[in-house]
Amino acid sequence: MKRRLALHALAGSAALAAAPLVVRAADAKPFKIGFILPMTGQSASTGKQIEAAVKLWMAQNGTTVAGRKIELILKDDAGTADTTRRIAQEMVVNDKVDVLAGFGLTPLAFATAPIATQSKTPMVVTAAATSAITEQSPYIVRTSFTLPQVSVSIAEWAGKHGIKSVVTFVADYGPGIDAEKFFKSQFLLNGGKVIGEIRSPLRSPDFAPFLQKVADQKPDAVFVFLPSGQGAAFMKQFAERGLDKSGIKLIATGDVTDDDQLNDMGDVALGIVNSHHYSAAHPSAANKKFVAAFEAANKFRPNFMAVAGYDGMRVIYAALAATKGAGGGDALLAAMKGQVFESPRGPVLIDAQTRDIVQDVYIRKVERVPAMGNQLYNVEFDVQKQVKDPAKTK
Ligand code: VNL
Repeated sequence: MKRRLALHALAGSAALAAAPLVVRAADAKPFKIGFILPMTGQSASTGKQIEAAVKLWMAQNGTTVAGRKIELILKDDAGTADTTRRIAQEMVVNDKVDVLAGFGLTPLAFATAPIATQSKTPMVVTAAATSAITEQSPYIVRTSFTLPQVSVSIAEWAGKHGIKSVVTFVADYGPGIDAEKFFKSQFLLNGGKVIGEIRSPLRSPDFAPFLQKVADQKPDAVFVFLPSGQGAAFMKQFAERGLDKSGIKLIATGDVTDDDQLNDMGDVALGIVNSHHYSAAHPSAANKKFVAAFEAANKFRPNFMAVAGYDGMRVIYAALAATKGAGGGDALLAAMKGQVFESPRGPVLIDAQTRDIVQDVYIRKVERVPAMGNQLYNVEFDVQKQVKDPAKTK
């Protein structure tokens, strides 16, 4: 008891941050990680993927870090910003979580940022991917990606591979607008022309009227960004409209050829060239191990959301270990900045200045892979190394 009081007395002092004590498990409070995810609604697959990855991380790495018992609190916001904000508030005030994490869509991350700032709680974004998210609070760290990061690579590829005219087709909100803008500027640099820019509403995935516009404009290619979970519906309507036989090439970010849905899309997806930071077919030993363990535990394939959730847990565990179990918002944040590790996606860095992730971006093509059960995969064939978010380096 005496020892516990002493620890509490020290916890607020600067001395502890400088030379943290090792906390004994029997004495320590649990370390609470509050995940807020869309487990229901339009983006439920994102919640399902991240939850599965978080649980895999804990099964593989244990539930005690530097003497602190890890307590996972996971709540469903159904993809609605008001709900995310309310849950975040409750987690901070009532549960007294040490870290907030998750955030399946950009508006949900924006809604929570002020709470992270006010309460000095590190907020690990494991999904949402609009560039500006990390600028909404100095307590935000991101393990997913940004749309500018992945859109530039496919624009460059298109410009160098005979595609002269493009219509862009994006979901009408933050990440879509990022994708549209950064695709366009890079494609222009590579000598191409954007002859149409289409934005389709996030909440009503009826793509037919927009696909008709693409057909009418007859570009060499259509560049598509839609959030994870909408790719299969898009591909179905793409084929129903006969666009797969129109001679208009489909290029995309890997959100569209998402591993969660790709195999169910069927042959219409074959040959789509796209860019992204993760493929379940990434041929590293670390990824093969990750995919095998994930599939054994879940009976479905991990996608890029799962990997960002898994890496988010790694970043949190490593930060807690670096504070020797002491935790504390500012100390955890400091320990998250600058982390370097090998993710299942490849080597990554949490940039200490921007708190955003620096990672390799791959150009991939959808293929049927005989060596992997004859299923559809994004097969990587080119890579751009250590890509920073281009929206932040200019
Ligand atoms: C976002 C970006 C969401 C990319 C996504 O899937 C995605 C976002 C739900 O920032 O809202 O694939």
